[in-house]
Amino acid sequence: MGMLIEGQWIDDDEKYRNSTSGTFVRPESSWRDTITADGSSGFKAEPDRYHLFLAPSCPWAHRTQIIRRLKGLEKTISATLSDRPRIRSWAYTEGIDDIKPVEAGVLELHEIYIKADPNYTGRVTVPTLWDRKTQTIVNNESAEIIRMLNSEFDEFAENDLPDLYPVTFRALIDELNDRIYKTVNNGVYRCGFAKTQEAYNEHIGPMFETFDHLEELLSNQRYLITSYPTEADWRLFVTLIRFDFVYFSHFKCNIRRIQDYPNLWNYTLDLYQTPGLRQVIDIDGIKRGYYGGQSNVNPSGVVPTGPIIDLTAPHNRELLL
Ligand SMILES: N[C@@H](CCC(=O)N[C@@H](CS)C(=O)NCC(=O)O)C(=O)O
Repeated sequence: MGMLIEGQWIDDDEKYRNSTSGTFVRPESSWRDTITADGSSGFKAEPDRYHLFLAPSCPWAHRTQIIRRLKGLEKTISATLSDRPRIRSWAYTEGIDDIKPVEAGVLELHEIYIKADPNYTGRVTVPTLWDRKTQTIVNNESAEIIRMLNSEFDEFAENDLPDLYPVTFRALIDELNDRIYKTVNNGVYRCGFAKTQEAYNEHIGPMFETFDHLEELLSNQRYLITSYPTEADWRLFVTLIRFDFVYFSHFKCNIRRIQDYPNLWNYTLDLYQTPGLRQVIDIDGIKRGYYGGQSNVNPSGVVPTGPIIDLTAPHNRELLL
């Protein structure tokens, strides 16, 4: 995949990966500053200041793209979606401001990382939240970026979205996030990137145990936590919407499809059909990104035609509380 070592791009990063016993280990994100409404953190929430680098296939980037859309922050925080196959890092036809595409007519995300820190060592990942004012990266951890979008930009938000991380439910949300992150969001990668049978075997079971648990939970409530979707729902959704299209076959997560779980599937359709959301869900882009972009898993890069799935089918969940 490649990464930056002291500001230099290297393609062969095998020896820098801290994976053990064939299990994929996701590295910690490097930039962890916070934007606050009052600016006390050094990064004040203001319009036209911040930019998000995203990619259509990436579930972590998708979290931020969805919350930006639901809050109505698209005019406040600009964003670009990677629209070219990765060359080294994520590639964009469009530059931002005076950072123009140079080499081969594209802007590559590692150029932004080098601008922020010429000696940076680490992975170059989406989402990346860039600050025009200080010409640096504020944060590249999606879990933290969605919290900032949720709570710090209300002055500019066009939609009055209920709090995605309400104080009363924080413990419950954290607990569920933790299980879903380990066994589902990252669990699919652990199966798909497993380099040994043992590593795969270790992670496939807990993923489907979590699905069984969620199927039961969602049999008598519409959403995971309360009467409207919270961040826990959106963090789960980005994996569910990719599952039958990609993870089931590409990542060998094929014990069952999400469509085989009536409650979980209708829940996925329910969230998918949220007004305004479809514009930020690009199923073809998701399939191209995984099948076409992960040569470690699919060396031919061939993207399958199916499956054919009707995401507009009725979900029948309106009557659940
Ligand atoms: N913990 C990060 C993970 C982000 C991440 O791993 N993004 C992937 C795309 S799905 C990426 O950019 N990978 C490139 C790499 O690891 O070199 C987050 O949630 O923001």
